[in-house]
Amino acid sequence: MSAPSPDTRKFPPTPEFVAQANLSGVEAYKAAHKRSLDDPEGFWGDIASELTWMKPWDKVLDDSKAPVYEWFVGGKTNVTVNCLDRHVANGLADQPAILWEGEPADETRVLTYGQLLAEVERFANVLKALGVGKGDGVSIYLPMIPELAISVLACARIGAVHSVIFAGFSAESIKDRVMDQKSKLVITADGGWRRGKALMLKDIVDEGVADCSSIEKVLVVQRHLDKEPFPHTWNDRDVWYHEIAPTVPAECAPEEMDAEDMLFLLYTSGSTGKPKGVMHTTGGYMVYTYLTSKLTFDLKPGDVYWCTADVGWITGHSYIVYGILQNGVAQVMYEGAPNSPDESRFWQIVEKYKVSIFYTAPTAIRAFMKWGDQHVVKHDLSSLRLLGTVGEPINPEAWMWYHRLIGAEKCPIVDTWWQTETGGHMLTPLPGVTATKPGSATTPFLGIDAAVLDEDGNETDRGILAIRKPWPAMLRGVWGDEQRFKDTYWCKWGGKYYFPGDGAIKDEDGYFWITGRVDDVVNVSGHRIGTAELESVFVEHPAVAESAVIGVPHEIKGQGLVAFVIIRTGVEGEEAVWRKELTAMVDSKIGKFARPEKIVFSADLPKTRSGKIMRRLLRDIAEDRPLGNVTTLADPSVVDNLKEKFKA
Ligand code: 6R9
Repeated sequence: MSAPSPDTRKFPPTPEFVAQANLSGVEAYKAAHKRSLDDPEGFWGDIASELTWMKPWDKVLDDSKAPVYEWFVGGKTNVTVNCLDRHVANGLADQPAILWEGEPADETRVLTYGQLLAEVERFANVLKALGVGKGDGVSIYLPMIPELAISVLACARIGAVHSVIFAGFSAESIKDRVMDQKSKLVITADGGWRRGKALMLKDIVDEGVADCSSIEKVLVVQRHLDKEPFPHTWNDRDVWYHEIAPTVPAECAPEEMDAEDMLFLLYTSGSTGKPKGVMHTTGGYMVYTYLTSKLTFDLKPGDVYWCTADVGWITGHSYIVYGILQNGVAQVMYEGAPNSPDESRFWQIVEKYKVSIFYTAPTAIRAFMKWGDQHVVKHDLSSLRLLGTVGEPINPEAWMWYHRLIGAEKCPIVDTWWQTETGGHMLTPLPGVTATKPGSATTPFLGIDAAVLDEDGNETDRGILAIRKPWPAMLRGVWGDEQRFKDTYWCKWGGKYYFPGDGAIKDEDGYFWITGRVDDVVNVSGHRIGTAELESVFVEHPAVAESAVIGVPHEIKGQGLVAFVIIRTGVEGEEAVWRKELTAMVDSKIGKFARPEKIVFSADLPKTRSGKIMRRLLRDIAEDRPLGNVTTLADPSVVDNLKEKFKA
């Protein structure tokens, strides 16, 4: 028996949508899904054949080194050829690839596929001139300007391994990532804009790489923040992009990459320790992001696609850069915030560029709901034909608002569940197939065999999400830590399933409903933050003895962070001062986006007799719920004190 749906409303695609979709009808999906599981090598081989390879693969899937699965073994390609050269050769050279909208509304740029290829080739030659070659690590710390996509593709062009660091991360986070990867080069800009404020990116990079001996050069793109004396320092290793670019050749042949050569690292938070470098390789990631983009977003010539994520996250890697460009459509890239200069900015952009496919996060939708419908209804959104969400579970109210107000009750909504580690969509409606239910990521993508299991690996209707079979874009490892890769993702059910760390319900129709993380990872506005990461920041403060961080429901962000902090005995001070200092430490060690909503100081934490912090009780306190079983507590009075402290 399976669980009843949390929300029973169903929204089938309109007949008009079905009639034109890249994949139409439940029967077609069922047949394709069955084939993809019964004969993965045949299925994925066919899809890969739609793309350009320098040498075909010898074998589609090699599972002999599981859990490191290899795809398209022996195949040679370069993903940029499929993103760019292929389209230029097919007559799309003058079609727009990137419609860039700066945060200052008068600043825009259009790059056609031909121009984008030329920019990528030149950028690639600059990297070569600076001594970067195949296999070298390059860290990228840029705002959402075209050069972010260009530099990512330039790395891929020459086979350098990019690691994009979201430009909201702190200097210390840059340092951790650069040191872990031993990057040779950092690419940054003189600055960026966020809600009218200049972000001093180059200064942050200078601080971050000050002690990184692997860094040979810092390549700086000029974003013209030159109204004040800027950048503040200029070092011997710094190179202006606009000065070196004219000195290098225009053409750069694509490096021949093995299907299993590394394409990129992307760092993400886990439940323990420092962020881990998730490894993605070339061939499988290329094929999977190509197909998921094509089917989930129903991409066609003439579409104008817009994903509001930052390229600094996996969503931007797969569904701004690689997957979307492989499909040859035009896309909007926007530098700024949704509420700058005002709360209608997104809808003004949709109207201006006649966006047809719009992909955003539930946290943004909830913010728009709160800001009010007046910002939406004054714009013509009739160009939209498909909507998507990603990053966290979407609550049915937000789904319905999106459906009614943005989608005019006609656009299918694809609620895509996936992860940095999965590389691409895993559970998602297909817009010409799936009758959607508000809040459900619905059914597995082609090639994906998903299940809900209990702790022992038995199928159940409410438990933990598991993925049974390998898929092409799956991570190949955790950089420099094979054991962590195995422990984190493959140990839970004895190596038989991939463990993503999410809870799920499977309903009577076989639809999946993600219930949130089952580990100590909190999802704040779609950003993954490990509670252990924050705790280790707090204990670096000289006054702090111990801390416990939990996630609590948050109206806009989905989840917010609450920190419980114990001050060392005998240390005197003021809570207000500590609070300020701890917040500043979070800013400088992780980034402002990881700031807790609340820091509660207390004399003790609820612990079991064996000394384990009972986080479940902390969550009950923070959410003002009746407390569960407290008999295992070493000192039950701790809880009453905490309750008072929390309310204060
Ligand atoms: C793509 C991305 C992954 C975690 C994932 C899950 C949550 C993402 C979701 C969703 C419910 C969705 N998540 N999409 N939860 N419904 N449609 O967000 O990657 O940053 O690695 O986060 O986000 O908890 O495990 P990443």
